Amino acid sequence: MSNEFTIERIQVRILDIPTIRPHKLSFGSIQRQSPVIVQLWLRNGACGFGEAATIGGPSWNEESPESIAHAIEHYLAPAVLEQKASGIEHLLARMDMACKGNAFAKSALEMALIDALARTLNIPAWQLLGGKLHESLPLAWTLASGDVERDLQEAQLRLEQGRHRIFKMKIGARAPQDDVAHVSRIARGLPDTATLTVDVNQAWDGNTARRYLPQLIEAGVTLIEQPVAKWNVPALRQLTQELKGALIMADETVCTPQDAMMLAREQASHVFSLKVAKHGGLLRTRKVAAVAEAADIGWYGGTMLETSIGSAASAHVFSTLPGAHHGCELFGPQLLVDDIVEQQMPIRDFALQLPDGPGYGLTVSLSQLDRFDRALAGRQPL
Ligand code: MUC
Ligand code: MG
Repeated sequence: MSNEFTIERIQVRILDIPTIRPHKLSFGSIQRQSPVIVQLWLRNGACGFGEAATIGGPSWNEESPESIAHAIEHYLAPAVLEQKASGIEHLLARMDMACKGNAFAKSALEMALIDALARTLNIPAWQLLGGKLHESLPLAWTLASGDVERDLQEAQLRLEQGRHRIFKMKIGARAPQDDVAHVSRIARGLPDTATLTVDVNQAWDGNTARRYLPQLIEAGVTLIEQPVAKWNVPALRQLTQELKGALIMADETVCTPQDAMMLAREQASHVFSLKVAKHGGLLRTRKVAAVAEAADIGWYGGTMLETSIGSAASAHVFSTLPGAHHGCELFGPQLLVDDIVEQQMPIRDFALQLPDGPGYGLTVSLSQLDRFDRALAGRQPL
């Protein structure tokens, strides 16, 4: 093979981009996102971009922007430099040899690799990933301002604009009865055409979930994401088997294909939230999705609130997935005050229009990368 596919250079930077409003989750409130952006050059001159975003530093799981940048710079980049970009599985194996875990870091690098490779071949990434099955996916918006009036105004505007009619509420920070009251007030204020889901982000123990989830279902919630701790598969299983009128979705519990197999065997969730970062890349997202398909488990296109780079890469892999789906929530770019690409993916008819064009179909703005670059601005971590 010619050496045009040789990986020649890798650059990593941490950006800090404020959010349009505070975003409140069970584990805290965020006012900015700090995505790690990877830029990778091949010997042929092609350049690809990748991204991994966390929420609230290392609050969502163990990885933080700083740990991701460190793992890439010191362990993952040396494992792939001077190798051929065309052997993606081989490169993933090399990354695994050099570094255990660190799925977010691996996903950012693999994302940049696939972009550079697809650009070299002048094809969209979805073509490298198996081919497109969906042209668009229903797009959820998260109501997480913490304020009923503001949440309802946001929902109303997005319904009028034809952008979103699936609304996800982040709960678990307050007393459960206060969460139930908050969700019920929002549910009463939404039209029948809207769908309401909740994400508890692991905040409840099994007894709290068994007591309060029926009240949320009574209020109109139809999809319940990660109500209990990541490890609490027995409670997840019981809720999946006994709750009537809503589906249980695993998020933090389902990262690796082995997690997916375990949940499938235990019949411990109806839906998997798929996220490129936690699965360790686009190819590994497909592996988790394959387990879902084989086990008659639905999928949902999840987000870590990435910019348009990570969101478009996720959209490319989601566009290739068979099986029953529940839409996606790739709304990260809309939650940020500004983006780092020339043009965002369009949203029409309450759905994200899935991207096309070479690589992820994006034109990244180098001046915007500089504008938000933490090192250039001399900013400190959170
Ligand atoms: C999560 O746990 O799903 C996704 C949307 C949002 O608001 O937070 C995230 C993380
Ligand atoms: Mg979640």
